[in-house]
Amino acid sequence: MTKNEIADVLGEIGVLMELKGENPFKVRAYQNGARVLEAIEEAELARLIADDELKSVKGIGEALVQKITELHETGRLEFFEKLKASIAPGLVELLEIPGLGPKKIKALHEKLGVASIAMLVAACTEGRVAELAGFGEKTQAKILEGIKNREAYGRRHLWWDAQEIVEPIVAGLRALPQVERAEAAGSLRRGLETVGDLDFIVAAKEVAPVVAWFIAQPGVKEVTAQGETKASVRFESGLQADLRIVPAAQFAFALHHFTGSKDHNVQMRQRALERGLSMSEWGLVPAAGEGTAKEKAEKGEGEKVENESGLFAALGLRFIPPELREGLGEIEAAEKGELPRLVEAGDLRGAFHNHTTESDGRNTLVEMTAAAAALGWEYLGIADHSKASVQARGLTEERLRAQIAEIHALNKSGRFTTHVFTGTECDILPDGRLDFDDALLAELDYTVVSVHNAFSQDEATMTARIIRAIEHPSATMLGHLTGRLLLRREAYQVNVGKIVDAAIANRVVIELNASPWRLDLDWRHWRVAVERGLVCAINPDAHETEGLTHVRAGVNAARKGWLTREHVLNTRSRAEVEAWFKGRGR
Ligand code: DGT
Ligand code: CA
Ligand code: CA
Ligand code: ZN
Repeated sequence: MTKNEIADVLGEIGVLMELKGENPFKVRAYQNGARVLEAIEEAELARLIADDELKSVKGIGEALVQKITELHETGRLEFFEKLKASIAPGLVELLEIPGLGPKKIKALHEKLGVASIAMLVAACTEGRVAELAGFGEKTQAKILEGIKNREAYGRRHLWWDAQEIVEPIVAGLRALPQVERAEAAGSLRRGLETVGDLDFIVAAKEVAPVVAWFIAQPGVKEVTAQGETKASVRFESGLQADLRIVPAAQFAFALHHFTGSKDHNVQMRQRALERGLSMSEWGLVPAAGEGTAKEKAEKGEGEKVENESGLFAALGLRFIPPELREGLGEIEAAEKGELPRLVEAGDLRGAFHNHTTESDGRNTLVEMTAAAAALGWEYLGIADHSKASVQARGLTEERLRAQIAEIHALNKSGRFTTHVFTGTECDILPDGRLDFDDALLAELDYTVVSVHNAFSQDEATMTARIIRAIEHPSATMLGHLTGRLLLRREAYQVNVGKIVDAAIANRVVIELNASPWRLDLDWRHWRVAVERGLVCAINPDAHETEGLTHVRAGVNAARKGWLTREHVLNTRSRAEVEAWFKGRGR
């Protein structure tokens, strides 16, 4: 196990022990241990274990040494398994409700006998939760709302989580001897930020073995439907998947149809009709004459196309990338040959908004830089939190100055090919002032300004607050504009149009936060914004080395927003970026 995975387990042990009401000192030992572990570099941890020196590390007591070693060596921990098994599953589920921590759950369990979400709903509805010490009406209402959101959101899944399931399945399908072609279609292929269900399209010579393989995949909890050419399953995470198997000649039509979107399909069908053709998952066949589209296709009366490019060409169109198929003008653009050349993951040369263990990150500056170098990045921006973000261990002026010096020394050492830019993710205070003074901000290469508190301000106040920050001469870019967390937390109230105007007027970049939970500013705003002159930065907001790969999700969203590489600051070279940072100063 990696150190971050081990830290996760220690953190979880802390939570479960708290839930059981164990000694707070013991609980804290695990929480601290997790933190200490994150600050140690991976190679150093391996050495400490090999040399039996873990016990000499401050903050790692005897009880943790053995557990960390067991996890590091075997990837498992018996103590943890037993602990998990000793707690009612209903209680663990309660942890997923926003605003409910282990302490509150323990109180609900002991005082009201609550042991499941259903029991908690009942207790809230009857007003019993509000009467408990430390709860009150407000908390009770918040819990109920959290449960309601959870149900509404529960039907969709993050694109990132879905694609992690999809990739091995597509690879596995393609490796089957009966399979000629296999793709994931639907909203996942269109790169939508959340996905309802998965849609697999397969061309195969023989159906039964493919279906048998599909329903036997790891993680499949239930087979919800099974027919001659299709199957549907539900995974443990609740995600459902449809598999459709078609003859090779039909593959491009089925892939296009089940990629959608519905609006795009409706417009495509309309276009086909204008040409005397009927378009469907079966094929593109003459609209006139006897029989259904399916029968005509099976008789070979329709267009023959090799792939989707052929399908679009048959209707006089250039190939439309799946991300653009939302029925928002892509067909007109394809007809005129005016589709944009969309930005690609390979165009990125670095990213700006990333954290280290100095604030709430889980990898050190050196580890983050090494990971960026491994990705072939020319530069990496470090933007740890500022002091007002206490919960994220935001840096004081003194610590930020020390970090700047550390980054300069690292750059000078020539240890990595990746250049590190000094930055900060500076809190926008409730009144719009920035959390650091002007002199310190001027010492940095760049400043990301973000809202992290006072989310309940009204729209006018929030908008004015953010615009004031954008107008600050040191503001380089605006982080996660709306503060939304997909499937978890709604955006705060803010006038996006006014913010975009202010950013353009002040040459401030707006970030497309590539964290799979954020993808904020939303792709639906970008096309108009860049037309008016806004510049985008695709930022992973990485809190660990693996987080850097989240830029893929950001690139998806950028593509959905019709962005080309010219619109994105981090496709530019280091010299061009430096010029941008300097040129903004007034
Ligand atoms: P999702 O799963 O809710 O994230 O969204 P999609 O787009 O993956 O939708 P899904 O799985 O219901 O269907 C996949 C595609 O199949 C959809 O984008 C378009 C096509 N499709 C499905 N049902 C219909 C329909 O009733 N009419 C049309 N025109 N297309 C449909
Ligand atoms: Ca779907
Ligand atoms: Ca579906
Ligand atoms: Zn932030």
